[in-house]
Amino acid sequence: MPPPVQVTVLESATSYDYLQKVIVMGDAHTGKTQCIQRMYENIYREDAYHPTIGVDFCLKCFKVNDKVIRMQVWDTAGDARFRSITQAYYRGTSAIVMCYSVDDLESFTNIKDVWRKNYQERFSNEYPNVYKVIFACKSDIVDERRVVTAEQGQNMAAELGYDFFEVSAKDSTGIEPAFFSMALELMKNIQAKADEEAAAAAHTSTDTNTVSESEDTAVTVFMNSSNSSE
Ligand SMILES: Nc1nc2c(ncn2[C@@H]2O[C@H](COP(=O)(O)OP(=O)(O)O)[C@@H](O)[C@H]2O)c(=O)[nH]1
Ligand SMILES: [Mg+2]
Repeated sequence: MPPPVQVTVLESATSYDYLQKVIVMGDAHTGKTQCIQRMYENIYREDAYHPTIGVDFCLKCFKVNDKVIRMQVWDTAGDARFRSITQAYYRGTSAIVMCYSVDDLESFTNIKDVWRKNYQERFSNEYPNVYKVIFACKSDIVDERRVVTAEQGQNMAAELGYDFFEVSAKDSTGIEPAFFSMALELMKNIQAKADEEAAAAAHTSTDTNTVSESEDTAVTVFMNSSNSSE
């Protein structure tokens, strides 16, 4: 059995092995900024809603076994202007977090109708292997305001082939596991890509050997035939 994977946060890391860009998207007011702030600064501001203008960045390092990933999280505004996320914005992305709020049905249906569609149309061809995860935000809401069940969220994620986490920035539920799992998946993707590149390089060098072998053979045949004509 492989040893268990260790993921930890490095609060003051200055060096890292890999830089990974993560973009967070979803309708306005779903709790994107608060989720990131809970993970990155361990703060939550109930009444202070500051609409994200354009894009904000946050950086944090996660250690996965002996390697350090610097996760650069791009927090986007979910308003109408930003729904037409451009190809340039997606460039270099390793993971996409799509957020809805459990008390907002439209934000849930928009995961498919807006955010996934946008990714499919603008980005999926170029980067099909990006890690995708859905955050069901504000999971602390359990009274009648909750209109999307965990099961509905899980079903949608399963249908799309995305990972799924219920999270609450307010009471911290699920936030750290979600980011740790993301760090782990990013590391797996990095390793898979490295393995693929190594296999491709090995394949190329085998091809080169094959060519030189056949050249040797050709030379041998030529010498033999010239010998025989003497
Ligand atoms: N109950 C609850 N409310 C939240 C939570 N996260 C955010 N909110 C509320 O939703 C508002 C919008 O959050 P924000 O993160 O700014 O949304 P964004 O527009 O998606 O970035 C906040 O002002 C909070 O009042 C949460 O985990 N639980
Ligand atoms: Mg925001």
